[in-house]
Amino acid sequence: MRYPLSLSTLSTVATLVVNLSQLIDPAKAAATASCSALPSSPSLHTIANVLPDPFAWYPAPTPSGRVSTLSDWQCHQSQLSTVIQQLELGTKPPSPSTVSSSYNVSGSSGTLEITASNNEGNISFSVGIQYPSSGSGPFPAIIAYGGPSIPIPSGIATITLDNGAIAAQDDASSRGKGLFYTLYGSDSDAGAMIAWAWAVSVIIDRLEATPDSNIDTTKLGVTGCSRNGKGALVAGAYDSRIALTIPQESGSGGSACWRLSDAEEGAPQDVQTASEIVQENVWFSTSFNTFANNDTNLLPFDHHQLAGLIAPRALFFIDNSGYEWLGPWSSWGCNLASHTIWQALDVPDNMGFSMSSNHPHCSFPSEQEADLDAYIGKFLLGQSTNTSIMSNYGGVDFPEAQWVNWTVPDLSS
Ligand code: MCU
Repeated sequence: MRYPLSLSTLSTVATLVVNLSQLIDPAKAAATASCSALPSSPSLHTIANVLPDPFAWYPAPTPSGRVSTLSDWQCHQSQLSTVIQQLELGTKPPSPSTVSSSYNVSGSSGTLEITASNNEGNISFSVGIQYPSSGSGPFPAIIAYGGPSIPIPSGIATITLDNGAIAAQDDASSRGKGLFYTLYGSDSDAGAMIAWAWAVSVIIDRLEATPDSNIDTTKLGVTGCSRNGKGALVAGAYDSRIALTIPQESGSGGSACWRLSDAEEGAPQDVQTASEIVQENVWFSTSFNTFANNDTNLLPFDHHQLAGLIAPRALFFIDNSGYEWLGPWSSWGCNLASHTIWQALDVPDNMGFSMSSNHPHCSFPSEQEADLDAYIGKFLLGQSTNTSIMSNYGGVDFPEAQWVNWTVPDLSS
């Protein structure tokens, strides 16, 4: 059914102009050299009571048809990368032209101090690096927003980013505040999460340019919990140099799907929805308000497709069934939907998820440790672990056939 779009209320959507040169991921841009431009003003359609088919060409249901080859998929993935920036996250700028860094080490700790400038301004921020106590490196590393709240196995360095300094996330008044906006303007369309993802890309650029930092940039992970878990998902989706993405208890706005969270919310359940989240904080672009405040069924994608921007790279979701506000039913269903993308690419064991039983928010429970170790072991430490993991310790029951109603194509070639 065609939805009657009002140009005044949906002005952002109506003026969609897709420029593939905006793609921020060079690897994906190269892969899509033959990918045609997106339609400039697509009609949006209601997709209700089912998740959008991740293999349908954008904007579903027109043009009709589904992707059927690997190169189709790469094109579709690039298009979605752009569309999700336009409609939900805001624009991730390329790394600024003028960036420098200085690296200092003292014992097992290091600091990378980064200075970046453009014609708007000049900023500096630093990340702390904690090295393993033994071994000679170069070490795999996990970039952790605000520091890790998962157990990091030995042999892996931890890089801590104060993401709140890059883009503030105190409350709804944080819009446009933080170092990112000194360079891109307080009226930038970028929500806090895409601003943090920009910072992660700049950090990786500088690590690559600083071999003395002794970090193996081909073995990088990113993590964060709760609001920072939502952010970790976005960082992984928007930099193909990240080998393993580990969002922890990210809930609505992260591992959950908007449509499913809307379906899960309602007495006696108290689940975070899109309409609540855009009132609470500035994680998203203001362009998302149109959908959040009106109808998430109009979004041409849902979060299984944000997760799918990571495929075929590795993604491991850690969720908590005991914290209702996160939308555990929504996360479990969304994870099942995401997994079909890795299945289609014939790498099903590159995406896993673990739903714990009840425990305090962001305190990692021992029942999930073997699952986490398997993912870190394979994708950061080069071990031969079994990463076919869909652990449902919380016993979440999801009617998959209703919401995930598509067939899975073979996109492996
Ligand atoms: C789960 O992440 C958020 C949640 O989206 C917010 O509604 C709540 O206020 O804060 C959570 C969080 O970040 O907790 C640390």
